Amino acid sequence: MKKIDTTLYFITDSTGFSEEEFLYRVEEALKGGATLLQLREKEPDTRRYIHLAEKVHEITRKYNVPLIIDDRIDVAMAIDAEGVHLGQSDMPIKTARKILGENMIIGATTKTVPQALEAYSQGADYLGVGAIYPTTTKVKTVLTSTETLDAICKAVPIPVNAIGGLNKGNIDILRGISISGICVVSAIMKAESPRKEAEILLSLSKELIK
Ligand code: TZP
Ligand code: MG
Repeated sequence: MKKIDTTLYFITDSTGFSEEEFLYRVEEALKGGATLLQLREKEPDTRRYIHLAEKVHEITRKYNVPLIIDDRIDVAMAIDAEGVHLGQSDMPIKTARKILGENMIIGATTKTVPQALEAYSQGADYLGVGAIYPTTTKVKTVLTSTETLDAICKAVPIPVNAIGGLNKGNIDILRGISISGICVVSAIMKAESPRKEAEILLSLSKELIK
């Protein structure tokens, strides 16, 4: 199994930010201690996606944090990202594994125990499970109960992260569930100080998963 620190998994959304402000916020989140970073852009323009991915990769390399690209394994390969994240309607995990080889990190979104078992058996390295709470981030999702999250954690040996509407005021609901970390978008992306918010969330997440 790969060693991936998913304690504070920060997922980006550049909507509403200039490129400069977006990259600044990404770097601030890393300074605050984000342990894993996903570039998640619902950007249909491939050239722009690659441009942004290259810029973000320059930053993540400085902090020694793996960069995961959402959906687009072509973009991940093009910029030598450390991994990809795939949802239930993206490329199947086993197909992605065949293309990407053993070393690349592959994450999967799963919302049920059967989906989790399937992703694990096909070679996923970690799972994102949610949405735990309703979210304001643009995504097609349904709510996942903490009972299902708990069952998924017990069903697979790989890291499982909770996602969806999580912030410093509500993550205590995850206490007692053997997640490996939390995924957040807006809590950090839209924070007044992404760095401070990441610091707080990292320390809360560490406390939660210890
Ligand atoms: N998958 C399930 S919820 C979600 C994704 C990508 C978005 C989470 O965003 P936020 O802002 O942390 O609620
Ligand atoms: Mg996807």
